[in-house]
Amino acid sequence: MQPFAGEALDPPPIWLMRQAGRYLPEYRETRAKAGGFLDLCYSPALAAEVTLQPIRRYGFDAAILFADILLVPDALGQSVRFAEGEGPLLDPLRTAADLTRLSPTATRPKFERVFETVQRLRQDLPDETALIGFCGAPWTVATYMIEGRGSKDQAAARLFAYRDPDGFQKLMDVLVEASIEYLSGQVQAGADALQIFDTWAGSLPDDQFEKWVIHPTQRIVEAMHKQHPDVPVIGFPRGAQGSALWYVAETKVDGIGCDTAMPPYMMAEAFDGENVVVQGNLDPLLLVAGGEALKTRVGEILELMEGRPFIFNLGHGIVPETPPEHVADLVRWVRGGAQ
Ligand code: 1CP
Repeated sequence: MQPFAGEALDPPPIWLMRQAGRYLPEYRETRAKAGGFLDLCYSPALAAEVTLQPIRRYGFDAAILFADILLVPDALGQSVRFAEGEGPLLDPLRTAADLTRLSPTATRPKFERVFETVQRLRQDLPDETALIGFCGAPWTVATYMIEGRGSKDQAAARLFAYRDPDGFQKLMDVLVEASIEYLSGQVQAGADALQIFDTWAGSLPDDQFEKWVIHPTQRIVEAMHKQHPDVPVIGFPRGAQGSALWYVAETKVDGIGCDTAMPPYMMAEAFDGENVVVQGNLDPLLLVAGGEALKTRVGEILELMEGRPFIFNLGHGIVPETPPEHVADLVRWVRGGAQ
């Protein structure tokens, strides 16, 4: 995949986290047709359609498979519900004994639906548009499995890991294996690159970060590099701050997604010599605000990253309040320079 060949591209490629979603009227229309959010994820025709919508509108350089990080626990048998306006709900895993509720051998039928979406997309996308597959990192997925929902501080998962590290390791092992099967199937179906979302990496102190963020990610990246040496893997350890460099060196990811808190001068310099493509990190709220403030910041990021292998992206996902025309402005400014 071109941005990973080690050279700077001018202009840099651009795609946005959560580029498909509720800010687009055509997404809301398809979502209403699908019924529930999971029905949308498991319908190859509709999931492919919503993946393509932002490509048609904006011509991004990459499409990101429409799915969710919580399809893995769902496929493992911990059924996931999305209640309207509430976010995800799962029956929480309280102790290691609850791990018997998971069926690591039963994932295939649900994963196959996603692989079919990938196959359709590879056929429908223009050749020059890369297709990115993804999964949640084991740590972040575990926080939802243990908490039973999204949470501010991931306390239930952090306490589980402190109180029963062996039991927590067993859960990590199940998630590492399932993620490898899931990502590998996406590549076989046609994904050109992969991203591992570790949204809650920042809630762990360094010893726990090493055990639950670095080690499981390292195992997944190693398996992908062995099975699919030409497919780059991007890591997104959100909130890792100074540990992002350590994460890159240990996990051997090919790309590093930087969150909004990473100063662009660090994005420009910290990873030099690491053989990694930097991706990031515009504040999604600046995309809501739009106008001169957006244009100025885009110019600053482009200037600092000039001459380096770089993918323009947000520091986190697009929010539903984003005016679609601001996204069009962003793409125009990135492609034409922000002058
Ligand atoms: O009502 C709706 O339509 C649901 C909103 C929504 C969407 C559009 C959810 C529920 N998931 C998605 C799609 C999605 N999720 C994608 C593919 C689309 C794209 O990027 O264009 C991806 C890559 C994700 C990944 C994801 N899901 C993450 C990691 C990235 C991140 O944003 O931090 C996480 C943490 C989730 C969990 C999740 N799924 C949905 C919600 C509302 C949440 C967050 C729950 C919480 O607040 O903790």
